[in-house]
Amino acid sequence: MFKKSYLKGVLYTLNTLLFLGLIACENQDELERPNELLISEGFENPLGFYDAEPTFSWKLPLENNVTNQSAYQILVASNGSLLPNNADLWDSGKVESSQSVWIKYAGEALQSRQKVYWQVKYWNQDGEASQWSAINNFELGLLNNQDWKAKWIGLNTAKDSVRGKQNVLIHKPQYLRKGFELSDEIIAARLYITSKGVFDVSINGENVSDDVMSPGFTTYDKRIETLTYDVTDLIDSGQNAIGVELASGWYSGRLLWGTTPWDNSISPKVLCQLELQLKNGSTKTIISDETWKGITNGPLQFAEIYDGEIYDSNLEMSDWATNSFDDSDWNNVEVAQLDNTVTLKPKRHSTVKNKMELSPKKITQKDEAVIFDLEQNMVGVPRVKVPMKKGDTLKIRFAEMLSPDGTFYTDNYRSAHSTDYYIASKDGDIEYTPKFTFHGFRYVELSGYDTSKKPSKDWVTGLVLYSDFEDNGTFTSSHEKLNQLQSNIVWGLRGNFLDIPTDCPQRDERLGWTGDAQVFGPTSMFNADVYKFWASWLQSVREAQLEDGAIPWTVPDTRGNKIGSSGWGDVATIIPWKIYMRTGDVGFLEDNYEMMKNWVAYHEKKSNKHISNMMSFSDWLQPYPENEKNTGDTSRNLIGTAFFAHSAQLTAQTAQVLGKKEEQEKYEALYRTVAEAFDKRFFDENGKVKGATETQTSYLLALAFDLLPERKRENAQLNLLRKLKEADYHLRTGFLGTPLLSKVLDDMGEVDMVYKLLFNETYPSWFYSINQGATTIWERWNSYSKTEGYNPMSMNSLNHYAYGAIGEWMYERIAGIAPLEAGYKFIKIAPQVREPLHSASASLNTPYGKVSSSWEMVEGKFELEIVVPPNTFAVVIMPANTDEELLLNGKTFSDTNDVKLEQSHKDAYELHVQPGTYIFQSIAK
Ligand code: RAM
Repeated sequence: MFKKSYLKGVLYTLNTLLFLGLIACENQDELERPNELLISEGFENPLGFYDAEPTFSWKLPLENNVTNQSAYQILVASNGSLLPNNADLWDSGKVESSQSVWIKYAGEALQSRQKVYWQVKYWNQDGEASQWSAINNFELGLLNNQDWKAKWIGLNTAKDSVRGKQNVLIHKPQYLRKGFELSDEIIAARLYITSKGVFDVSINGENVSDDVMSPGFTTYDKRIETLTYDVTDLIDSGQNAIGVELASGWYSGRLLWGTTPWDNSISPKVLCQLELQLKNGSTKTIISDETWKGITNGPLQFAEIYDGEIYDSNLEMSDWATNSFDDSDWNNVEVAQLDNTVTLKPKRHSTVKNKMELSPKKITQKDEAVIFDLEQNMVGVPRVKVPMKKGDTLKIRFAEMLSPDGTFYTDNYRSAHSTDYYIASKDGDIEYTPKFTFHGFRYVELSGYDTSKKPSKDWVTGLVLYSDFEDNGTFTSSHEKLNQLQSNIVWGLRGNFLDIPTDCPQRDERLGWTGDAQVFGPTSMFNADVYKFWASWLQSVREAQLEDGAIPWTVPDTRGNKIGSSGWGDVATIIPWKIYMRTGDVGFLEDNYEMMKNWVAYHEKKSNKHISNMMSFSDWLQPYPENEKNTGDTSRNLIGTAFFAHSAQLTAQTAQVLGKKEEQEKYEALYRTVAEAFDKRFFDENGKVKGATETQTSYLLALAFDLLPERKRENAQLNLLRKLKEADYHLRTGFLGTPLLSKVLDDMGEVDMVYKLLFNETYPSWFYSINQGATTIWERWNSYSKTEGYNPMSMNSLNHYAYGAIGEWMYERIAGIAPLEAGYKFIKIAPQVREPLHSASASLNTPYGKVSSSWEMVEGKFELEIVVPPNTFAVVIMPANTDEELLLNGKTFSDTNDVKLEQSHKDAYELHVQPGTYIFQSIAK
């Protein structure tokens, strides 16, 4: 009896304690916890992470009592159960700071394979603490070459290969396999893998991942990226097998020029290491080595990025990647040791995946062929499900557009064959998706199918392939063509962000052209979550930089001619700076600062008395060139000198952020000296171009990069306006001038003129291509016209993002969201409201959370709805007749804690706004 009541008492006390404990965990006084915990350039709980010194970022909740952060604390532990009380790797302690992004890890050194757990809390503006965040984690990949016990393996496909187009060796795709036996069940398994070439791996017949074209395209002579997969669920106790399909990809495939710094004639190879932890406490590692077997007479007989695939289903070997398969007649592989001059590093951005599927909207039959129209120019592969007859070959052709007579326009693929073939081994429906190639297309043509069957739309699906990032911003307006332009910009991005930023995705090029990247970077940062994409590619740019500072034309370098081009190589200074402005990540500038300085040194080397002599693609594809050249009419020396000054200035700004005072002064002085030389050499006393052809772009460069003395500036602006007038208010700019137009005119107060150019319908203009049916941005202002047909040049990509750089101005000025300080900690919301627009809105995920601006003008009444994310601050310029009333959330405005009227300008209110959601209304002037 006594015992029972005693027990009851204990239970009662336990219950009470538990109850009190629960209360303690959900303390009502604690603020809502931080969310969206990310590490480094935006990774969420990554596996096989690349960096043992990550940074931490989080977002504050959008709550009434949370406007700003006054302090934070980060905890890092080797096990989740140690948090929050026993963080054994790092406890930042309470740090008084409003910084909630890019905070550097400063704890115990981390090792390859280590799994790390972390959480964070913040204190708000009133010093109130939040709850601890959820626990996030990351697991490091193999960080050093020494971590690899595996060897490079593969068949010698160079031996019996033929030479194809451009005399390039055509390597047959390989199938490689290894069976192994385990004495016990496993508790964890990691597969570390990469290739020289591109691979697809399966274990026991199951696909390890849905990644495509891995490991991607890096400077293979310096760095090859590796992938890490958790394959615990794929491995059984007892018999297992691993199978790898391997093709040339970018490493040993055909690339324009075919002269890479790495030896691209070598046969593709794979490197893989499967690390297993068994239940009995032991570990086991299966590595690629001489015990593997391989063949080249599997179904995939041919696979090239430019040229397509040949798949012969007669050669299918069911179960080849399972253990029941007999590989006794397969060949032994060749083995090569690791080369320690090439570092193996975990992939530092997202792999390529099938991100979307498009269904054909129309089909047309033409003789023995059927054409599927996806009504959207896209990049990827088709999935075909087609009835066939045994022995027949299905031919799959692609085109971005049709000729007026309905035939395929493929001249612009140039030497890229871009065709897939499937050979049927039996009658009936086949299903096939190409694996080691990709195409740029809107139309798919099938021939060779069973013609007794009626073609149907579901025979083809377009799989849209790009690096696995998400949308990051939106833009929409009351104008259909402007919305189409936005859509074309976004599709240009999707199509050309397939592991590296490319010029185009369809012809025999698809390379990391630096100039194109330089102009499109900022726009891409608005539309997509591509910080890691750029950080990764910039590492390749650093690696590709030559000893004298030259940046190759394309990165990875596929030409090896060791010279840089002005406006292209300046990607080395412009992209670090512009991306820093959008992220606020100082570490990114630190990483790239040496490269910036080296590039400026190259400018110095290529100039005489500060006037540039550098080679340049110049104002590439300027319309109506007088000299009939692709490089346009603007002087190469003028362009080079302008970029020299600009790069020096950006380097000075970077030095300033990094606290390098002396270097800041040095580069500022250099910028001023070059600007002076520029002015003297190219401009007369009246701010007019002298000694060189007078072009819109020469004025744009001088004004955008601030290269003229004060007294000449206004005249130069007038001269630019005159040049525009001479061109009947149309642009005459190519790749370098176009991205500067909007900003320069805007800074001059000529927003009306920007609207004029942007809404122009006639050639050359953005809407011109839309009027001709464009669903992506084109390489040329007149790649195609309804009256004149295709541009006769075969260099005529219909998916080339460069002119999409106008997006930056659309988001920052039409919708009006711009960073006032790097990383959007201070935001400017200042929409430029003009006819023919009646409304526009944009939203953007900044490092602090979502900012949005949405305006509407109805009969002189202007309404602006905004969201300002927590831990930021916004200056809002509200267009208005300031003699009239201003409303906030429907009520007459007067200063609140959150919104203060800073000034009334003649036609706008300037408001200072704390985080939150607001609706302002005014009467327009
Ligand atoms: C073309 C590319 C690219 C451009 C260079 C100069 O071949 O497509 O867009 O930057 O030339």
